[in-house]
Amino acid sequence: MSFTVPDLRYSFEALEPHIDAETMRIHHDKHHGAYVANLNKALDGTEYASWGPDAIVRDWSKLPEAVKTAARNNGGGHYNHTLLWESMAPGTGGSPSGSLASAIERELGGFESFKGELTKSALGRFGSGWAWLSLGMDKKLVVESTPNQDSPLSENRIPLLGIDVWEHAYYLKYQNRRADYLEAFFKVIDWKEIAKRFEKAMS
Ligand code: MN3
Repeated sequence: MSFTVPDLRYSFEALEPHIDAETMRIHHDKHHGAYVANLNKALDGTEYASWGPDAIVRDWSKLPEAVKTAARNNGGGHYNHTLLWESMAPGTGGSPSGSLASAIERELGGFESFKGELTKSALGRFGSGWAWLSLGMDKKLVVESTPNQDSPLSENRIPLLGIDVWEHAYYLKYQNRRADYLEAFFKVIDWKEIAKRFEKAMS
């Protein structure tokens, strides 16, 4: 098997009460697990099995017709969720500091304005998808949303933070209240990790 689901660096319970343990368990083991299983099924035995998840997400459109859709959806699912688990941690939340905070201030009108824009983008995504803070090729921050498991990476933007707005990410605890889930998600964002990603992407 070429692709595997990475272990969490915290327990399933660690993000309570904001993100409940049962959601984390099903989301990580079953949903992410299924993306990885389906990605392996599609790509095992092909030359693409040795590509990294980021290469698959960046270049899925260049793959053969027979595996293209599987690579897009399951490669995206694998890449996006790996990034998601690393974006959260217990005892975090708040807002970023350092150069990321300055960039948000300069380009997005400050943290509260950015938070509002990202929330609006997440609420506005009809059906399943993601809301993102990403970095464009011009090194400017972008707030955007993608459907399904599509990633800004396929459009040559580097995803810094992604919020999963598929119902499986929140339905057990928040049911139809996506706005409440988003408010809770902001309490578990590991801004140190996002800032690290930003600094790497800028260098
Ligand atoms: Mn998900």
